[in-house]
Amino acid sequence: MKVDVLTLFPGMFAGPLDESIIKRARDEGRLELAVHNLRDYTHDRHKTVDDKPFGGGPGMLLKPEPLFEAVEALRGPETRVVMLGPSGRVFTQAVARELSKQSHLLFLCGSYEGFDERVREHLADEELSIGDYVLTNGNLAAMVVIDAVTRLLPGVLGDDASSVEESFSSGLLEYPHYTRPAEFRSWRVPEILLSGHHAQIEAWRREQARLRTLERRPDLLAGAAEKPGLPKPD
Ligand code: JCQ
Repeated sequence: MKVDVLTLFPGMFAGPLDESIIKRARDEGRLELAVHNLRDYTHDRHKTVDDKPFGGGPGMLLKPEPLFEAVEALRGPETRVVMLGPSGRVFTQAVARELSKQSHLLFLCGSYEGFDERVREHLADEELSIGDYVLTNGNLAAMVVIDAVTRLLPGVLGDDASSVEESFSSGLLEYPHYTRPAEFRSWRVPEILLSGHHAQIEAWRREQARLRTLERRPDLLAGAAEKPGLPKPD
């Protein structure tokens, strides 16, 4: 998958996407990531990317011209152009799966108060939000989306890690996990996990996942109840 990012702060992308699984995906050519500075698509002496809002009010907006010029230079026949901002469709695992099927993503990272509305209406295919809070700019949000999508690309995860995604798609939270030692500072691992009774362990884990989801995320259980064959809330 090809991923382009348009940003005013290209340096922010250096660390987080140069480590671990994302680094390996890039080294193996499964993710081809390029970060571009929006200022490179200006033409005036001061490389102006923002301006005051018509009608007044606080803050500055990204001007449409550099964004249109950059997207028109970078996009191809299969590009999906995604803006990031708190007014977007909420990004979920289902959206990550959907984006992972695209061949080319182009992310627009807003700063200041946001974009001129014509970018939203006539340039981006959609706006995504990573949650109900306000960030200083769209860069961290873009990195979250890139991370979640990249680990779904073919060959990026080993078999071990892919089960975590399967568990999430069951609509439940993960059951509790333990490793050695069996007793740490007097806290013992649940005896059932040491018993070797695989069927009972599986039943225990399913019940723990259900209880944990009921306790922390009852909204997810409502969704899981729609899916046939999954545990239902009491
Ligand atoms: C992304 N959840 C929050 C901040 C305006 C497009 O306009 C704006 C974009 C931002 C940066 O993104 C977020 C965000 N998902 O704050 C203000």
